[in-house]
Amino acid sequence: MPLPEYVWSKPAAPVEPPDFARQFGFTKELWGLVAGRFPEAASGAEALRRLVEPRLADIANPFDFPGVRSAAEVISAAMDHGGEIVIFGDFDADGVTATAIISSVVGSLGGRVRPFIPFRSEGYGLTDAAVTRCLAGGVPDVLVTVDCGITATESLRRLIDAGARVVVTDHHLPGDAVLPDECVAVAPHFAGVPAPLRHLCGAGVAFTLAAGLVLLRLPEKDSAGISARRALFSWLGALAVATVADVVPLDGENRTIVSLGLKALNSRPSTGLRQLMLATMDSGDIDTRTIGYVIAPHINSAGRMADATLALDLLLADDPDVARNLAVRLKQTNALRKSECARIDAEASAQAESRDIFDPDADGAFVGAADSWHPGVVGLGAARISEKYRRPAALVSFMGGEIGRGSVRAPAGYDVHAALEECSGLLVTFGGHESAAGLSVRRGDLDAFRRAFSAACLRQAGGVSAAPELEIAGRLAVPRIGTGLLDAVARLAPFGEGNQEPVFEIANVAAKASILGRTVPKGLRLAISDDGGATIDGLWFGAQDLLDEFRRQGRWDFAATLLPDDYSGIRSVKLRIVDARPAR
Ligand SMILES: [Mn+2]
Repeated sequence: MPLPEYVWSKPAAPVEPPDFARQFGFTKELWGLVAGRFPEAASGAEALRRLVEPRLADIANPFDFPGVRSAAEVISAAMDHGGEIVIFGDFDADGVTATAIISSVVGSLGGRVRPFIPFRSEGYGLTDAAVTRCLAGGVPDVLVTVDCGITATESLRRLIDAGARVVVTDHHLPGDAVLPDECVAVAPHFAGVPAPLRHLCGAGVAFTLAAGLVLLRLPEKDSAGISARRALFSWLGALAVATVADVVPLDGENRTIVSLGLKALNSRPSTGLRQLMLATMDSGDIDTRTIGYVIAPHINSAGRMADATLALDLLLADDPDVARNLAVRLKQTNALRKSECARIDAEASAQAESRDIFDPDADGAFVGAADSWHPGVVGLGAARISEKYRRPAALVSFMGGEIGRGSVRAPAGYDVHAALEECSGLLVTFGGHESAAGLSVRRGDLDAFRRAFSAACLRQAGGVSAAPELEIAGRLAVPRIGTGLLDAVARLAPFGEGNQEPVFEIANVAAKASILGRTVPKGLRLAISDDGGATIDGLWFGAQDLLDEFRRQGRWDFAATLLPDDYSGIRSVKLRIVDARPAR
């Protein structure tokens, strides 16, 4: 690995916090970051309290979201006369959770509900195939889309003409699609949505509608009202999983939801998620990282490799034995997903390295293809190749047919949707956004598409940084690194999209390196010291190959996050090194 691996941003200047912020332990090292990321929260004590200590009462009133009342009324009216309500979802973690939340809440309020999730082979959203299969089960009185539907104008028209009332809940961009007048819509991208609710994922929108339905049907907090609210809030854990899995920014309402949801997952998770956590996690608390790396991939693997209903059943399970069985099956499905990913990774990397179809010094993008890649996981493979070569990558699977389906992924700075648009004459279909897209292409057009797409991406590459950027939150002097700062940083969790764990610069220090790990090298242990003789330990996982670099005399700048250390029974702080460069 090269040193430094990232382009470091300029560290934020120290900013003295106001008194109300000092009460939460914020000091000048951190306050600039807080005020920059969460300007609303920096405006006063109560706003800051909502940021660092969110409560159930902070959850937004669902009726503040335009469309929620009308949508709840449509569902409620159908419930009054025993009509069937279909929840039409999506096969990823967000879509499955959204489906589970509305199905469960409508069901617990006495509604007749039928969840419906398309197969991946039917395509995303309200495709003809999926709608046909859905209608084969009968025309519902009400059909509620979750996590999809906002651009499916023709299919929505078809459902309305068949006699269904349609409620569209979706957080995707509408583009220039205009919904039929008969639809009721709950969509974060529509006008009039309060700012904190604009980043809700599909499950977040579904939860808001479910909350509206509970308030509409049971406005009183009598025993029925209280138990309905309890049933609603029992979904916060799953909602946190969906919100992290869908990589929406963890600000506004999302931050409240994920904070409360993580607490719930760590104390009283639902039956299904409890069994999934037991089956897949090491001991220890669940956080956004565990959700991203362990829980969400398991839930997503159902829709990728088999049928998303497996994940839906797990989320809805209330019998521990049933849930355990489903968790074991998800574990198997995810293992299958992993081995398929590893195979695609190896084969696509071999194609890239053979130089037959790709020259890293000249090509703007990599386009790999094979007959046997599982279409459910080519996107994951494209992401890895794109990361490795720092440019867009497309992986196409033909599965023995004449038309291949592919996924495109790209580093920040590219717009692959625009690049695909330039090649649209060579594609059967394409869609997506700047950093991720899907396509289908004829076998005979693949080579021409490869050249055209690579050229289009090369034209964009001028504006893209060659190395990924690292946001530096501020500069830390070694003596200032302690448990007080550690606690203040922890108040900014949950970390994730739009709220990365703060990385600090520790500038111009000496470092003595040794190998970390008794038998198998796991990284480097760095004994760091400044000119005044202050010292701190840093751990750099995976950096064992850099030992010789640190054997040379010299002074270093380190980029690091704070790492709590309770090993000896006394709480202290270490650094988790992210990057290093010779001191400047
Ligand atoms: Mn989604």
